[in-house]
Amino acid sequence: MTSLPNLNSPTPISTDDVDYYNENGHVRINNICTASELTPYRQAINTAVSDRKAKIQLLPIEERDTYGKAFLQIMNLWPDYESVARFVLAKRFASIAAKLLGVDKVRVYHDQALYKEPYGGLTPWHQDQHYWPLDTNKCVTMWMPLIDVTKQMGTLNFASGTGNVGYLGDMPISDESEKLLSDMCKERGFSIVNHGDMNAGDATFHSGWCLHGAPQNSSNIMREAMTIIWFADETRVIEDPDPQNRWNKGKRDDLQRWLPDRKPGELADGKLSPLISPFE
Ligand SMILES: O=C(O)CCC(=O)C(=O)O
Repeated sequence: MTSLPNLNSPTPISTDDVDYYNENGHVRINNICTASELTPYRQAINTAVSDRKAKIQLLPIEERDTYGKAFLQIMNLWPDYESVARFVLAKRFASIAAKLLGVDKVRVYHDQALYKEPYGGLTPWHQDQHYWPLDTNKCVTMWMPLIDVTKQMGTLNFASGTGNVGYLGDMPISDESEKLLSDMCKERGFSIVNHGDMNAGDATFHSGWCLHGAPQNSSNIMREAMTIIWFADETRVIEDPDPQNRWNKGKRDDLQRWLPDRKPGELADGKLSPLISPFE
């Protein structure tokens, strides 16, 4: 544990990166971790993923629905695995998130390992924040491959310019969200950007509202990616009843899961939402 590399200093990013993110809702930032820094964390994340995977019953891939074929989704490792917590709560990553969001302090919403299996299916178009009961536009996800990945293994597609598009309706990840949102991209003329092949330790960041998905994994290699979601400190849980009618099942489930000690309208500062002050 103590031999894990220290990722606790903030990392500067350029104003061009922040401007690109603000304009498009996503951005790629290279070389956030070196290969030697990432390797021990990859091992820790893989161990945690195997441990969690052993506790769930997975259908053979051909018997799963589209969402199930897209990836193995292993959520919130940090509270259970100390070495993964060193990665997820690191100030290096949080400092980039805070800069992109234009705030000093962020809270971790949750992490998730997203492993697209060999020949795994596409990730349908969706909006992450559809699931989050957070009353802010200041949410961001880091998607970092833990191994070098090619576009053919399923790096993310983003609809540029959708970072502040807001709640588009109750569209959980499904064949339906794939159809509705890809049609919407065409109708509204959003250009689709894939940042291409990535090295382990590069990452893309996307806003909670940014429409995104991923092609299938057309290789025989597991696409290992780790994600961390942050939101601006002092964010509140959406009011209930909410005048914009944003509550849906996804948000109710998330409230119970990630903010079990908070109610609608309260500050989203529960025990599973640790505060990170990356610049202090
Ligand atoms: O890894 C994928 O294929 C999808 C990633 C995603 O939806 C996310 O990180 O929000």
